[in-house]
Amino acid sequence: MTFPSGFTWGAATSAFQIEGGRTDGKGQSIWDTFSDQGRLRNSGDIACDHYHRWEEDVRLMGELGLTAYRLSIAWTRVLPDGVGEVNQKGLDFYRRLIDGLLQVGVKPWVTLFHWDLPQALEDQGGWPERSTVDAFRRYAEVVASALGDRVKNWITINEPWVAATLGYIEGVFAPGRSDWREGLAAGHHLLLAHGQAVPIIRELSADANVGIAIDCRPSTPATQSPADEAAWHHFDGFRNRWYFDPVAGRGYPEDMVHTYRERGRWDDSLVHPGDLEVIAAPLDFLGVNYYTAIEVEAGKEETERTGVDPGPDPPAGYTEMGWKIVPSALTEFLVRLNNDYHPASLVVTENGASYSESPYDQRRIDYLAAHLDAVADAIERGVPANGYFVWSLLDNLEWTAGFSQRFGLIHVDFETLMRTPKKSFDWYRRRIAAG
Ligand code: IFM
Repeated sequence: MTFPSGFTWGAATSAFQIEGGRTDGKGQSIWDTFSDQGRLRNSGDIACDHYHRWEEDVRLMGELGLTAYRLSIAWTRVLPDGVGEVNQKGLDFYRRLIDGLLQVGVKPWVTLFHWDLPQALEDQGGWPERSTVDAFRRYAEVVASALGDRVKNWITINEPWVAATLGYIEGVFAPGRSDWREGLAAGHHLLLAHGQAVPIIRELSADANVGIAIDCRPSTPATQSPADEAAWHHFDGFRNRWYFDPVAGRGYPEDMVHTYRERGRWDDSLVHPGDLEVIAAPLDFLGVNYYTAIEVEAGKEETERTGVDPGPDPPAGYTEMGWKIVPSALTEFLVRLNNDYHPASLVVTENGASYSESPYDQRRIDYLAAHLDAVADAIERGVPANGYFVWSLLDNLEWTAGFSQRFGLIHVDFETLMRTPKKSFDWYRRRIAAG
């Protein structure tokens, strides 16, 4: 399959997962705090040391022939306490990195928020507080005015479901809080922050291509029993519709608002007049992060632990995250997004597999090839999908799982920090060249 000309061939990373470099005025983020508290399998202090080794990483991206690289900005590098003084050294780092990318012909796609909220803002209530939206607006202004001349592709927020649900409802990700009302407030404010940032970026970055990256979990009922069907419908609302619907201008799904209200989780004063219009800001693309699909059974309408346990020897058909490999679900989900929401364009802003073998990572190649075919199938069915980002450029710090999960096209030895391209790197290079 040949992809349309102009198709974006990318790879993605995020600041906390690769940079390290707690220096040059960088402030503390909630993930630094989680790391300091020993809640990650490995410390995030150094990660891939990209902060000091970015030139080597940029050179490798040039060799790979990427047309785009998706990175995130660490809010605390730019505004150490989230709101106050700008840290010029932090902005300079990103300016150098972006200029380096442009020099090797790789377009930067910049994500403003990939979960590393300034700890100072969390201390004032974090995402459940509406004031965090004001802080994000200022941060978006600072970054877009500093980098908007050279960055033309922007993602406001990465995976709002994860930040709100795992961070504030399930308490397994930073900041580790467990309260449904706080989680739904966090989710609303993340979306509001997204909506408020869109016009700011457009104003400060001429001809910008602006979107959001929403994580999805396609699902089907485990059986056709009414109980499984009902559980599946709830799961789809909880996991997918809750975020895609408002961004696309449909507001929050009524069935879910009703249930959340009944369960005492929903505060009707949360959504102010005009919020839903802001959240529905027209976008140039809808980004979707896809890894796996699940079956939902009665009683498990708000859980996604239906894969196998994570570990180094997954059965065939699963990755080391324990996630089932279902490329066809990506096709179907892209078709669904297109039918339901009619986005101007769709971009797969993350897709990839965790396998530890290196450098001969044939299973990763098989996974990526099957998912690219799935994107091609969607295009054949009329979906305006025009970009794909492999997660991830290099092995990195997989949040609480630390270095135990390796998603990279490039192997990183976390003792020496040496980078070694894997077989998948060569495969992707050839795939990109073939178009
Ligand atoms: O590593 C994460 C990334 O930060 C967000 N999306 C999923 C990836 C794999 O778990």
